[in-house]
Amino acid sequence: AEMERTFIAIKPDGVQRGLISEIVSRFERKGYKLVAIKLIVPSKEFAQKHYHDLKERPFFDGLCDFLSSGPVLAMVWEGEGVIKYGRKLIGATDPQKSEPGTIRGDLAVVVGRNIIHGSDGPETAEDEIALWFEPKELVSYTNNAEKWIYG
Ligand code: DAT
Ligand code: MG
Repeated sequence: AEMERTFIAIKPDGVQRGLISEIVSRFERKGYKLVAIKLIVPSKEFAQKHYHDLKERPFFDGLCDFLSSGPVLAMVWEGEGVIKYGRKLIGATDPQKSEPGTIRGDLAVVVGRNIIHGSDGPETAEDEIALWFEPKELVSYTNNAEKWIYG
C-alpha cells in the first residue's frame, strides 16, 4: 500500500457536543499522521461546494445549512489505506446502521446529525483537501513513531 491522504471533518454537531478529542484520538491512536487541522465556520456557499455531488438530493439545502451553522474541525490525515479505513472508522452514513465501535455507531443516532465527514475515495479526497486547505497549510514533518507503526 501507499501513503495517501484523506479529508476528515468534525461537523458542527460533533464540535458542539465536545467530541473533538474523542474523534481526533481515534485517528491518532490508530497510527495515522495529522497533516493539517483548523477550526472554521464555512459559509453556505462553501458547504454547497463541499457537497456539490448531492445537489439533487432532497436533503441538500438542509445539509448545507447545517454544515454552515457553526464551527467545523477540518483535518487532513495521512497513512497507508487511510481513505478507505478512515471510512471504516467513521461507520455507515446512517448511525442506525453503523456498527458499534465505529465513530457514528458509538457517538451518533440520526443521519442528519452524524457528526463527521470523511472522503469516500481518492478523487474526492484530493478535491476536498484542495477545497478546504491551501497547499501551505499541509504541514510536512517526520513522525518519529512511523517506524514503529509501519516497521
Ligand atoms: P457520508 O457522509 O457517509 O459520505 P453521503 O456523502 O451520502 O454520506 O451524504 C453526506 C451527508 O448528507 C451525510 O453524512 C448526512 C447527509 N445525508 C445523507 N443521506 C441523508 C438522508 N437520507 N437524509 C438526511 N441527510 C442525509
Ligand atoms: Mg460522502
